Amino acid sequence: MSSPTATDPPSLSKEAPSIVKPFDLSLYLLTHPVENLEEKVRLALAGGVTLVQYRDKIHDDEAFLVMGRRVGDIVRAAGVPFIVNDRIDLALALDADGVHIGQEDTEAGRARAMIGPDRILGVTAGTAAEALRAVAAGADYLGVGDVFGTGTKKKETGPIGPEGLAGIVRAVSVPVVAIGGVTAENAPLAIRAGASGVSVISAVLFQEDPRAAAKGLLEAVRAARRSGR
Ligand code: 3NM
Repeated sequence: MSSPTATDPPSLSKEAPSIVKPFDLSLYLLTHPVENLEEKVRLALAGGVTLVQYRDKIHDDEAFLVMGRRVGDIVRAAGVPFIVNDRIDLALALDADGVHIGQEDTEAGRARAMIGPDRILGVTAGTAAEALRAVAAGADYLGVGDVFGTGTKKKETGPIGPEGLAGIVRAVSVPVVAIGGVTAENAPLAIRAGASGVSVISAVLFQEDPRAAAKGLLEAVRAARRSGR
């Protein structure tokens, strides 16, 4: 008769299925239709970017897919998750690791249903109410902004500052990445406000040396974490 003994292997606890792959929001690069985008993304990855979102609001679907595929291949070859902005249909066609949606895009609950439980879902939120709704609908992380005042995206409201960011971080249970006018100089303020990382376009892609720019940002984020936020 067999009864459990000390030598029996421990029963494997049934872990809840992992909802998402692990992802690191430390330095999150968003793409922009710039010249030599592929090379710039390559350099940014070499500088330490931890997550990349393909974002293109100007090209048609075909061009989006062509460039999205090229960028996605580069990003994944670097072992970094590849997220697609806004277009869930194209994200699925590109077999992206996740999607990121804004408040004007597909509703978050519907987005989650479309991408399934395993892909990463990010949602932009500018207020605590938007943030809480997004989390309830299944967001894995939030992009919160505009924190410092972006020159890259047209916004109807002014920057929320590190204080606004801190209020949203406190309200939610998922990691938050700060966006909007982030630089290596102000990134520490975002981390001290509780953000898990920073999301940038211009501070990397519009720089002469995207590798050095990414490296400087990542160092600023890590140093702010080490100094206890
Ligand atoms: N979303 P940069 S700000 C795509 O506030 C985007 O929701 C924002 O570019 C938001 O790093 C922004 O050059 C653009 O400011 C970020």
